Amino acid sequence: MGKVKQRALFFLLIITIVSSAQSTVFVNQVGYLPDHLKMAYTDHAAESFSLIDLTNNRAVFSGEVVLLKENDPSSGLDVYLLDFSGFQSTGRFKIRLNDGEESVPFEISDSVFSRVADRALKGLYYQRCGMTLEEAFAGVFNHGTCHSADAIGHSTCEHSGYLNVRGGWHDAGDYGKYVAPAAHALSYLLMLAEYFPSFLISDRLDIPESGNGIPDMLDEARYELQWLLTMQDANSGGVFFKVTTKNFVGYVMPHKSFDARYLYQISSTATADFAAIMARAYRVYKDYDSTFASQCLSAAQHAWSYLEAHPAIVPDGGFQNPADTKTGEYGDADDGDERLWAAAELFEATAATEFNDYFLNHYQDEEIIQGPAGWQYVKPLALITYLKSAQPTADENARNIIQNALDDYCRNQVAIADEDGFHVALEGWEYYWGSNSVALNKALILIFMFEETGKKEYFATALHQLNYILGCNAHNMTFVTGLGTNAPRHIHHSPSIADGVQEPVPGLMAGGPNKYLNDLVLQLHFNANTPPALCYVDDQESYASNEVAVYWNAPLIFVGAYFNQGRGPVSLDSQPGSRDLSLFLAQNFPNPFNNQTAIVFKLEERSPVTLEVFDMRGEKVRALLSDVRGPGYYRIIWDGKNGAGQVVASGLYLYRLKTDRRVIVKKIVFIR
Ligand SMILES: [Ca+2]
Ligand SMILES: [Ca+2]
Ligand SMILES: [Ca+2]
Ligand SMILES: [Zn+2]
Repeated sequence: MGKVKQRALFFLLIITIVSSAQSTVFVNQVGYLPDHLKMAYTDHAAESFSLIDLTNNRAVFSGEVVLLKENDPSSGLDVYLLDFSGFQSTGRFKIRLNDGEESVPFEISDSVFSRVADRALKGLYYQRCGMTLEEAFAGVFNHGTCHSADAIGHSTCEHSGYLNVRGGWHDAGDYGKYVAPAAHALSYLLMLAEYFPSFLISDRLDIPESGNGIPDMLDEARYELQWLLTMQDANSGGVFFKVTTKNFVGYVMPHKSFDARYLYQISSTATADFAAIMARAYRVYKDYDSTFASQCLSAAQHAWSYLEAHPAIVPDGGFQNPADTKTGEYGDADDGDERLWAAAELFEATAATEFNDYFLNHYQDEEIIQGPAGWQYVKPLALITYLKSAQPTADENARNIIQNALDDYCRNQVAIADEDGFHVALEGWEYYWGSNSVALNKALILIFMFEETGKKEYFATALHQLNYILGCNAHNMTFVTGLGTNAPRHIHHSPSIADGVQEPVPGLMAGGPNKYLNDLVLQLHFNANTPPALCYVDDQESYASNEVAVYWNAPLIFVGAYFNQGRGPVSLDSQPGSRDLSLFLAQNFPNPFNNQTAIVFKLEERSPVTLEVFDMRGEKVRALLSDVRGPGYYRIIWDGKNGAGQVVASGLYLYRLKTDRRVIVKKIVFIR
């Protein structure tokens, strides 16, 4: 490399560093609900901020900029909080810091999240396979009929010859169709329909079934369900794992992709997922179309009979690609959670004792809940169904055990979010492939448990996860195409790449940061020391951070629709105190420390407040604060000295925050 080139490279590096160090105001770029918490973030050490009304450029609210997290482990930023929850009017706004730095514009309204749910649902329409996407509905993203030819049984498959498996949604950026992820995606749409029926998205989404008198969400879900029905083996009731080409076909339009598609082996995970979603579909569709609903229920029962005849996982060890096949494998060596889900849904659909018994005999086979729902781990869906069961024979004791386990889980998620600079409920290791859906799947459990318990911190933490997806993140972007000012433009999605249209197909959520760097683009940009939330690139080749998937869009539809308070039946105002976060005390930072450490807390309302440090014998070492304070965030420093001004001994101490309603205690480590 010559010197001139070296210098040029050096110059470029400087430019890059300068531009990435630029300060920014991170907001939910879609917007906020008037009656609920409203938080924005910045990495800039400003003192105050104003909320500017865009209609007249006037400041309508102002507040303090509070340091929330120094060197946030997820993002590596010093994150400052801008809390404007106290402002409750509607309109279009931006935030301006006292030094002039400004956010992108956003809206405050009751129905601000209807756009999120509608776009994400329309995103599934764009994934439709086996039909023409007409210009009337698809606009510039229209294309001809794709994949209308039958698929042929792979040599390893129980089915030989052709089978008509037309329809359904393309799974992701490729054109494969996989049963387990499909059932998982459908579960969110049907849960919304079953538990929150008035949150159903409108009949005016501009899909072919709009205006037919049935909510478009149910029309869209049915398009996938009808494909799923074709994936069941008519003889055994078992369900084929997937229909794909042998290799990924590259960036071609779907209707120009003619490679042979194969049907792969029956699998017990696919069969159990199928049984679960068909039993749920029966319950949802019986009021709309009893013939279709009955067909779904018979298919579910037939699938269950296959599972009874095959009590061990099929194929042995779980589905694996044959040697000649390179498409998605969706490996899952444990079908216990899928069988449990099938039992829960069939019990709810039929009231039959055998399903109740199966559920009760197995729901405690392992720790009750090990994480949020995902295509590999559907147990949370089974737990929610049983918890919300309308069957009089559902076991009350089991429901209490489930409720307590989910409550513990949610409390833990709130604690994780409280420690994060952007209130994201992801621990460092959870920034894996599809991490955006992990945050939203946690939001789903938080929403159900808010509904069960009325605990407002669950509502708040769920909302924080949506804020994260829509712009309250270190990338200062929404992760959803076509939403907000800064959205992904280069998703790993074959139609978006091959269609010759500059904009990507709208309403699709990217997988998000992936600290495990599972593709070459991520490896080029980042390394093992990169803070996990930064490991994302808006690059079409970064399939491990920027691909899309129907089962990632689905929780976005659920969470977006839930928070669309403009047409929901639940007025959160009827829940006492639901406008506020509960009292919150952060872990001190740094910890351990040897010079000074900062303790951040938040008050929800005006209250007497004391903050004191104790040693492990319970002796008070230092009173840091004793005052009456109004609502807001506060940051208190402890210098490691006792009340007499002497440096304390090395070791473990406790700090206790007390208001007139609550006491929170945390541990602190001092090293001399
Ligand atoms: Ca409709
Ligand atoms: Ca599993
Ligand atoms: Ca394009
Ligand atoms: Zn297709």
